[in-house]
Amino acid sequence: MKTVFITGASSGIGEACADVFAREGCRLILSARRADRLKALSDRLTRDHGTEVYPLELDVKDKSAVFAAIEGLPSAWNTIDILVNNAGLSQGLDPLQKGDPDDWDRMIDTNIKGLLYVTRAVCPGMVARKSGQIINIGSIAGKEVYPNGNVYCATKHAVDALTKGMRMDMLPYGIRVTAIHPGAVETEFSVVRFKGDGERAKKVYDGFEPLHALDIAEAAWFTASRPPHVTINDLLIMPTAQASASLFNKQ
Ligand code: NDP
Ligand code: 8X3
Repeated sequence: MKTVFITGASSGIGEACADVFAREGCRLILSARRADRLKALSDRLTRDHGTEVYPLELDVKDKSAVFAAIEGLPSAWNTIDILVNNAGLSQGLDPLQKGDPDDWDRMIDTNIKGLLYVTRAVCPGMVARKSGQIINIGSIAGKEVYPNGNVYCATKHAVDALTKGMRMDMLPYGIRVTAIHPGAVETEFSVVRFKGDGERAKKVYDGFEPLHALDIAEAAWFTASRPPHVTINDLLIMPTAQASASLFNKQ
């Protein structure tokens, strides 16, 4: 039975990954900042699938907390087979000359540095065992840039570059490194980007069918369920009504 560590499991794509990996019989370490959500999700997965869950309240921006939490995992939980680096966010949608540097810090600290801290803490075990998989959730914003996306796009380009670098560094140890890059997925992402403005967030998805979090979770499971000699390096998954980062077929 695989042990899967999912960051950002309290909502959206991370929560959907928890659902799918639980359905497939994995045991889960679920982390995020909102402990109440993790508790509710853990209880539901245990009830519905009999899943063993270790909820872990964690802010991936907090370097010392990340290393302490992962080094402090009980022995029954410290052999991690699959790491899903999903925690991430966007803050604001402004031209660079009007951007808020505190928003930039939050995005860089979460999407790049948080992913690095968690990976650095988890991957030595995979290296020692010569097995494991790291699934990084990138974005279409890591493949293209769009107006006003400046710093968010830069963080996701960094995730793309780090994924390629990890794959090279971990090649001798047989560790599979995968990136999944979604286009627009309707989650809490836009509510967070617009700092609680639900009306503005809803408009992002008006007039077309966006991806559902489950679509990405099913893709993550597909990569994890390939035979050991197969690695899915890179998946770019778009809504049918989205042709590029900024081109939509809205009705
Ligand atoms: P949600 O806002 O629904 O979920 C984001 C998750 O990340 C939450 O569980 C949140 O938990 C967690 N998170 C955010 N900051 C931190 C932090 N500092 N420490 C720990 N956890 C954190 O958005 P999505 O599900 O859409 O986003 C998941 C990933 O998918 C992100 O990396 C995002 O960039 C990426 N993505 C999203 C797309 C979309 O259109 N929705 C498209 C492409 C990529 P909590 O607040 O409880 O800490
Ligand atoms: C989230 C999708 O297009 O808002 O990564 O950047 S987008």
